[in-house]
Amino acid sequence: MSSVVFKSNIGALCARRYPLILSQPSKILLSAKIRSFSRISANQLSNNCSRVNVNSFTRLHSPALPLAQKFYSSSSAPYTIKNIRNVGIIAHVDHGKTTMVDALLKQAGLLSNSANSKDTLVMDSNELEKERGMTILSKVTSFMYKDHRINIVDTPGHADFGGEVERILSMVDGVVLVTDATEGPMAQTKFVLTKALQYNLCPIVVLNKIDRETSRPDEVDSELLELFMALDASDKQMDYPLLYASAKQGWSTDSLESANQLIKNPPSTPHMEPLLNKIIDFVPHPMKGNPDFNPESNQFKMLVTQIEPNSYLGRCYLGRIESGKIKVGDPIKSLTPPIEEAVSTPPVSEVGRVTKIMLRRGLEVEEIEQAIAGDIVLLSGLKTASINYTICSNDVTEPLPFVPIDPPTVSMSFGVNDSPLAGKEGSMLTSTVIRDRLLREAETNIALQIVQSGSSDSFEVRGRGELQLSILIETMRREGFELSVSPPRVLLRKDPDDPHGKKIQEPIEEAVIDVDSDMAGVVIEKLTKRKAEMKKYLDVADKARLIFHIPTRGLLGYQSELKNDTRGTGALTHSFLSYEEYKGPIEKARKGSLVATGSVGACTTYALNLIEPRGKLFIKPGDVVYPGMIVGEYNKDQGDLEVNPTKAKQLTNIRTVHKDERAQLTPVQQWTLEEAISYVNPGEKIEVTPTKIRLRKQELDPTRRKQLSRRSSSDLEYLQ
Ligand SMILES: Nc1nc2c(ncn2[C@@H]2O[C@H](COP(=O)(O)OP(=O)(O)OP(=O)(O)O)[C@@H](O)[C@H]2O)c(=O)[nH]1
Ligand SMILES: [Mg+2]
Repeated sequence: MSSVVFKSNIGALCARRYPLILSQPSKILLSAKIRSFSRISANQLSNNCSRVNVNSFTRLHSPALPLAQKFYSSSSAPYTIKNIRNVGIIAHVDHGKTTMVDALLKQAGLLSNSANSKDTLVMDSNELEKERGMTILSKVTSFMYKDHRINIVDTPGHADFGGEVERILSMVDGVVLVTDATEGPMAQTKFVLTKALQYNLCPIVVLNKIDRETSRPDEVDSELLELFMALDASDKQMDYPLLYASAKQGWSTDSLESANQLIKNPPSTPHMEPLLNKIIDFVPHPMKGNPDFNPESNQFKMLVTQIEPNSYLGRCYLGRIESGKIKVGDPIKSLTPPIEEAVSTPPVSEVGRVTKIMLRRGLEVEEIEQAIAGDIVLLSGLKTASINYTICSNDVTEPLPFVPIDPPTVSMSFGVNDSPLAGKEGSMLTSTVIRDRLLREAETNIALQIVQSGSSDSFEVRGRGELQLSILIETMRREGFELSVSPPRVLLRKDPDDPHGKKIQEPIEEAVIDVDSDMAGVVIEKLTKRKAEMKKYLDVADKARLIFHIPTRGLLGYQSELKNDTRGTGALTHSFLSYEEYKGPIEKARKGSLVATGSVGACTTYALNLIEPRGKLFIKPGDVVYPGMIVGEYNKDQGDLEVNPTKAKQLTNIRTVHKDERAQLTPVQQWTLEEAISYVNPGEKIEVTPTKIRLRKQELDPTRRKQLSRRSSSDLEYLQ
């Protein structure tokens, strides 16, 4: 009889009160709150938990769940490669991937199904993800269903985090392509599907949000079929299973007829079995998905896909085991990724021993003693390995190959805050701490590249888009950093097929804009000026859907313009398509700036009243400003206007202060980081501190600024 280590000090009571899931041989990780252990026999557990062969358990989140509902796990099943399914959930932004994972975890009994449960979007676990209701990082979890371990990867849908989707595709043997049954396939649906097809994965398609009144499943089904054809899917890939779901209501089904029934009478308990059964039947197990896979090999190999820092264990490495098996205590080493020129012996970066092997199960981390090829696990024991490194047994000499992801398209420079107000709000100020932080980020975020720029005080950060970079800036300011960041610039490249190296190429994106039909004209006009080519005009769910191919340069700063032009109703999504020939300069439509002169100090109501007729103010009375800071937008197109917002009224013997105090100024809007990034022009910067976002001229001194403005800046400076 095996015994169980509880993480609770109430031992057997736990077994009765808490629903338990028993699974592979494992121990539970200590949770922070629970300090003492007690041992009870497996028998005691078995008495409470039918259908369960007790080796270990994971505590569930809701003690109120009925036990019977949970036991999809039956650890009598041998732990073999054939019982593993590795599946990625991919889709366009907001089509319901994370909600789908919630529904699957509820079905597996790892999340509460009660209506007032706060367990929603549980995979969006970091602070910014929770705030924005958006997935930023791919995350893996697992659950047991019908004797199978299903490792599921939730991915982000926003184009800027496309690298996150690419990096997990090598880990899975199948994908669930979720598509909103109203919106249909969108720009990022195309991107993720293209990548999945390139990896020879056969998707299961789920039309989600079928419960919405506006859903149009038949049309979306045909649109998807067209998309598969346009992307040259193989016959096998075209023959995809189609399911209908309401992830929010927790059900899925494989017929439209029964979907219509379920819409009328949503089930009160999770009903995700149709999708789970399809995953088990349709997604190949790791060996079938890859004929070269050798689970019997004695050589353990795992490609590091993600790094999770852990304050007790150091770095934990997430990846799929490509061959062999591993147990705690085994000697391991890491090999650096293969490089193009063949080298006789790949450099061994580190040797060590496995200290822990872990699995994510629902929201818990579970320790296991050993793992086999095909499984996705977390390992600790090495300190310096990084993403794309191979962790392997000592006799392995060849690192595993990895598929390079698309290169970054946008760059921003991150520098030390050198404004007169520097150091007043943040604690992380120097170029050394900024550099270390950026290098740390690039190690775990493979879609980012850090390049030392000309000045020792700034670094060029290259990524997939404005949002990706703004998330990094936001994270850093919350950690106490002060930064000055330049406007985003698009990275151009030399045409690799041009033998003379003269032709310049730039990234082109597919932009999809949904607007009310009466506003389509203004959108088309603005985007045409930004060198966009309109490809399609469709009527979709009472709106016009405009599809453009546009240089990434043309999209910079467009989000805020679209918001103004459509009074906030227009929605833009975009996704990288390809590199094409440089389309020539694009004029920025924005007006000039109102730039502060005078001295550092608080601005006065009197001065702002004088300035307001000249443009739109970004500051209010009492805000501290400095010379060179941008305090508003000039209402003329001809360059900038210098103004003195700290000017005080000359007091005379006649008291006029009352009139000054009564002066009415238009309330100003606070900048969000994304708005500021979208707004700034070349020659300007954003000063970011933990509490403030200020816009400023790059050169604060007015004379030097004038000299610099005569030198025109060109996109071609950003040629790679
Ligand atoms: N009506 C309805 N709403 C849904 C359904 N599934 C998801 N939603 C809602 O759609 C929104 C987006 O859901 P998410 O699960 O965050 O979408 P996502 O694809 O993970 O989004 P990203 O990770 O940001 O790409 C949320 O408000 C969900 O409540 C559904 O089946 N029906
Ligand atoms: Mg999500």
